[in-house]
Amino acid sequence: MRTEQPKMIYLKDYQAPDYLIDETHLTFELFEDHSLVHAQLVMRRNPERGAGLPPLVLDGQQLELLSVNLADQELTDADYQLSDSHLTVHPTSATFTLDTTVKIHPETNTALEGLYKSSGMFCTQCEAEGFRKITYYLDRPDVMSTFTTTVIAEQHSYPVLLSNGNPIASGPGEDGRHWATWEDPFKKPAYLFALVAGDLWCVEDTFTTMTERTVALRIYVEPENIDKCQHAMTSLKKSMRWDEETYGREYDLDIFMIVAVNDFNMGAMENKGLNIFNSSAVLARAETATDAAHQRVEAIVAHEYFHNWSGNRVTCRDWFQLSLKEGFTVFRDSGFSADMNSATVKRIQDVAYLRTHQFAEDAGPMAHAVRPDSFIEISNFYTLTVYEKGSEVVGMIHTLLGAEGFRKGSDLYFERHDGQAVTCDDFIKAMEDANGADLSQFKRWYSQAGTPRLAVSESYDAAAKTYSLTFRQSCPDTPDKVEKLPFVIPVELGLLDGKGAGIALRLVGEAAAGATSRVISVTEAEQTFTFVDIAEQPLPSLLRGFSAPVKLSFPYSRDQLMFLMQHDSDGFNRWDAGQQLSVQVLQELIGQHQAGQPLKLDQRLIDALRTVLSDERLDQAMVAEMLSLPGEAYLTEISDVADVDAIHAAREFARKQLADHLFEGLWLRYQANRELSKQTPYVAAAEHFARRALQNIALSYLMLSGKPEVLAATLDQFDTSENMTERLTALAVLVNSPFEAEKAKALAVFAENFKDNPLVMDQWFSVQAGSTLPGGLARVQALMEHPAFTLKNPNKVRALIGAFAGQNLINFHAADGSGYRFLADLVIELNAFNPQIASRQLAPLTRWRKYDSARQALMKAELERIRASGELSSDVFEVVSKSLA
Ligand code: B3K
Ligand code: ZN
Repeated sequence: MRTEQPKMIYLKDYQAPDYLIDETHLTFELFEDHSLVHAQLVMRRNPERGAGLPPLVLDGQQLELLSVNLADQELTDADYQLSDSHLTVHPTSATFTLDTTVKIHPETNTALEGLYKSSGMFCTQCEAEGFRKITYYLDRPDVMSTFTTTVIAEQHSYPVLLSNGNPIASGPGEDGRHWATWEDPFKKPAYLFALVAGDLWCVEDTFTTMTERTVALRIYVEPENIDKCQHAMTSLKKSMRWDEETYGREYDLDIFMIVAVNDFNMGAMENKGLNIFNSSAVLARAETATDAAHQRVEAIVAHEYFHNWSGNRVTCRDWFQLSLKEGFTVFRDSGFSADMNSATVKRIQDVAYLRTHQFAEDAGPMAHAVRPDSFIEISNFYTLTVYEKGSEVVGMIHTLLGAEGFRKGSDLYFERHDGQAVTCDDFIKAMEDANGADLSQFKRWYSQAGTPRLAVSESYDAAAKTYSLTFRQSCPDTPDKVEKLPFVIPVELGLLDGKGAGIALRLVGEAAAGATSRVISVTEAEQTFTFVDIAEQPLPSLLRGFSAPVKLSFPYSRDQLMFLMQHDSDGFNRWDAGQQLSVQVLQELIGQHQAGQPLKLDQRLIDALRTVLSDERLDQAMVAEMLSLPGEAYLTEISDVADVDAIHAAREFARKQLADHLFEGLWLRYQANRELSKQTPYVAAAEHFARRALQNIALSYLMLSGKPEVLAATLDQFDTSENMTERLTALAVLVNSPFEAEKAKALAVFAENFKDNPLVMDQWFSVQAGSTLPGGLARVQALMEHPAFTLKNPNKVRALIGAFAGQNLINFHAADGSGYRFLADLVIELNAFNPQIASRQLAPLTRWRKYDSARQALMKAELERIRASGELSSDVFEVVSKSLA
């Protein structure tokens, strides 16, 4: 908890460090009621900062200083200054060693930052600024050092002692204790430090690198989870191979370890050679984890592994550059997932997520550029903008330079900056230098927040056979008040003729026609592109593959969207045409609801989805995606003032109508796929995911019919399926149904079966928290009393509170404000012991400007109540004060 008013930190104030740390030697003595940390730092004056020896100011928080030696001299109180965030000493020569000993309390650390205990084991989380809670240090990413770490602990309870790098020695100690020493030869910033001590088992494998080196791979888990590691291990080996083949990146140490812990503030952490993971991002097997969970494990294992180059070997100079490693690494893991599964489906899922959540963030009070100019608490900037939009920005560079040019750029970046802490500018420079390209205007994507709008209009000249597209770009104001200049917007497009075939494209002035799909760059506020030799009025297919993170509008009629849904050669745009059609139809229903008229669903949506449903050639995962209507959160995001009740009523009405009209087609596909599921052992692979995805979305529609044969099928799927994907879908479908007795029984059976598996219980909480039937808040409050629930475990908070406030919009936004009050109470409670989780859970309240004036007032009142509730962490303080500004 802070003691001073939190301060804003600015990128423009960046200065290189006064001192550097060449070597860091740490010894940890772990005990049950405290731990001791001895640090020996081999330091020198930073030559870049000139002569003279300024005071050395080390970061440190919540540390009890026991001793400090400078250049082998023990210092007395008079020789140093101590505050609750810094230790200042006064070097007398340009090179020296500093030795400190501090006492810390991992056993009472509930913030899960620094060194803490989770389910009896010691573990660490240092990014971004957690290392300062372990020892006095220059806790900033541009100070890179080699590390040796000795861990000493009681042998029986902590047989496994791990840290970064390679193990170099170990042995028994006194009083039943033992020790191990690890050496990490690669210079790294302190945020990549890790330590683990616990009673863990491991699954082992090896990987042979491209230069034939053998790397030992180990995944450490609590003994009862040893049977749930194989999927993560397979994913790791695939990632290592893919990074060699796609980016030429080879792993560097002799060993790579993953440790699963139950209490973790986010998904996972890329500590050098010793990744620490939320157990939800490691453990997966058919019986206990859904297809979505399997895909998440594969993606997160890959993401953390890829950081070994994009983040660790080449790291960030300062935290404003966070997207340098995160945006790039998300781009890399998306490419990996696309290659391992269906690329189009991966793109659809990523874009749906970006449009729903990142666009909302970019339009709210916490909007910030991919490279922010300022922050109060860096933990608040691990955002969708830094990660997801950051990845889109890297993706646009890939589109502009082409795959080969991009690879040349990334090779140069890694080669030029290996072992350095650099900036987003250095990344762009490498891309430019490797390709002779000029990305100076493109760089505005890093400094201008907000989602650009791109309005497109057309004109066809039949006599001249020319077709022109005019693009007008604009970008809304954001809280940073940065002036918005035109972006470089790569638009991949094609033109369809009356039969749906692509037309070979030739722009005015070009010698010959080329391919039927191409990328044009919109660089001005308004710009027209004219195509020649166009024999008939074409239909444009714009922003194929979502080639830029913008809101594109073109005045398509519903018939034109149906045509694109059937004929576009770009799979992403076929899906997107369906989404645009659904949005038009749903907005019409919302209007009818608001006007008090009877709702009437446009027959064209029914017909379009019937065609999709009966298309046997279409990838089943695509069919499933196309059958999914835009979510309530997305409909909220695209509304000026979101009418919660009308959105919910319209969408539910459309779902019910579709279920009734398409019943037969859905039932056929459901039954065919369910039969296959019964006959096929579970496989975590794309075609199997696809089959189950269609089966399960079909079931969720079918249940809306209330027909007894569907209930029977659901109960059968729940009772007899051995995989969690089918079981959980059946449970969710029951939970959202009116069949009270069956619902109660299924919930009880499920809880009894899985009471010893916390990750499965998280699913059980989530499914209930997401139920949009009336009485949602009371159900959530009752579940908080369940013995398996605790606010101390972030996964539980996300599963119950996060799912309720983030996904159950009709209940969370209850007109009496009860949902808001509930969330504010929890944020106040969480703020006292886990600020990062408190601040994350707060997000739904920050969106108050989206709602009607009555709800706005209620939401603001809760934000104000949080602000006045006492001493706020810097995390919660920043979000609340920016939301109210
Ligand atoms: N780099 C970490 C995130 C750390 C978050 C700190 N609050 C995980 C990742 O993005 O890979
Ligand atoms: Zn990352």
